[in-house]
Amino acid sequence: MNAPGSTLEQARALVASARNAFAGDPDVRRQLDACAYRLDQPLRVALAGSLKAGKSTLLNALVGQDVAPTDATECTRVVTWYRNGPTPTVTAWYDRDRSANVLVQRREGGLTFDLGALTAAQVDRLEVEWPASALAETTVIDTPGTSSLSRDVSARTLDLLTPDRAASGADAVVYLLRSLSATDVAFLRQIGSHVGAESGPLGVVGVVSRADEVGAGRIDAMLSAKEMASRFATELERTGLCQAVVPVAGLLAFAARTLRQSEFAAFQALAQAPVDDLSVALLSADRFARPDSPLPVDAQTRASLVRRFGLFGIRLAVTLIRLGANDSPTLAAQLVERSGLDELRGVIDVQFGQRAEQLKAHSALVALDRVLADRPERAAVELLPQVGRLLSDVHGFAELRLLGRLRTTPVKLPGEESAELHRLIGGLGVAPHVRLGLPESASSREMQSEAVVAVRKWRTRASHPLLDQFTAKACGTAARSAEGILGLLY
Ligand SMILES: Nc1nc2c(ncn2[C@@H]2O[C@H](COP(=O)(O)OP(=O)(O)O)[C@@H](O)[C@H]2O)c(=O)[nH]1
Ligand SMILES: [Mg+2]
Repeated sequence: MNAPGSTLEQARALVASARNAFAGDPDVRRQLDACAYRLDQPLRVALAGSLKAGKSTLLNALVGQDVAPTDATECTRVVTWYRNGPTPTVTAWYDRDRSANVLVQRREGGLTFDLGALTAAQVDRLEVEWPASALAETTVIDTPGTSSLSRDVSARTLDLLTPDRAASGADAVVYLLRSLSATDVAFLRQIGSHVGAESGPLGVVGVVSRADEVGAGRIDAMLSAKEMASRFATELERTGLCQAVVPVAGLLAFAARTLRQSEFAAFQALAQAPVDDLSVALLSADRFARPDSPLPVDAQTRASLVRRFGLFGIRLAVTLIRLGANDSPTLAAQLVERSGLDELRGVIDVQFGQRAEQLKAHSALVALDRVLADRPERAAVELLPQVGRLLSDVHGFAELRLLGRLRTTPVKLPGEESAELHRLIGGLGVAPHVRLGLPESASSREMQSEAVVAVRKWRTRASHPLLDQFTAKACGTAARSAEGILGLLY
């Protein structure tokens, strides 16, 4: 197995050879420069899904700051890149290589980008630089979304994710859905076939978004959302389009991460109000914000609470305070946890973060493959098979493909063995002790002997004559993963 990092090095070397060979051809050279540049940049994760699915709100929650305009203003119709940078700056790119500074306007309830004289249709993309640690390792791309009603907006999203004859602009995708529609499945299929090229989706995670609205804002909304997510997951597993599906209430997650002391005080006051007054007020957002309400919090604060937290968030916050959350950091942490954001971050880390180098190398190799594919030059004819070989030889790619396929095609092994296989190929994380199911404190000796056992076990399984082909191949992949651990440990 390739040592970590070496896949990236090999991809770099192939791109460098191609750049040398095509030094005299500016058009090809430009495409190859883009491949090389990409290998040195942070992982690119795109947020996709239908209009108003809650993408920009989720982005703000993930970053923990108000960086993305929400709701359908003009600027939300443009694909926007969020990168880490020293000072907040927003640039609009138009007419291919022209750029203009964009003004950031802050209002109560969020921010907007003022495109000035430019219209959304003219702008190719917006680039936002923002000092935010969450953006240091990952560049997040907010898309205007896919919509069966607006072909123009869908086209911009699809151009980024599934361009003709080029590699996808993103290495991995978080796809937000509120309900599982035929349109979503069609888009997911289209995205999946591109992100992982012909080999299927390497990095697509599904989010059941605005999860607090699922149960009409009731306190068990997240439970209903979890049930819905697992139903979606089963459906999407059947089609193999997502690696995991997580319910998230993005609005609540963002409000909780930016919880103010004054809001905590308001929740505390509400927790002490008569239960009946509160339940009547919480019947609707309008009722809750009414000026003549008997609740012990002024109307303006109530209106702001309902806008930021939603009815579900208010109900949950009051309940958590009654259950003992007695300062604002504690309440914030509990709300974030219940919003599903922590789980999503965990999934993103396992599925994308820990494999960032491989996902990037994979995107660059697929891009290189597409650049070279139709070229008659000798250099292209010589390099192309090497690209293909690397794509098929890198064991990490095989693991990612298998992780994807395992969701559609169960291996014919007893339950605990298929769980072990899933873990061994990195389904729960790529650290050796995680793969081996050992505690973090395990010594290298322990891990070594466990890995030796695993190599033997999975090699034996792989060669069992009665296994179907898929299961046998999966066992072989698991054996190679265990060999890889030994490679790391010796
Ligand atoms: N209740 C609730 N509303 C949300 C949530 N996420 C987003 N929204 C609202 O849905 C609308 C669209 O959200 P936005 O993030 O702009 O969606 P986008 O078009 O996918 O980027 C806004 O009014 C948000 O306040 C959520 O988790 N819960
Ligand atoms: Mg948006």
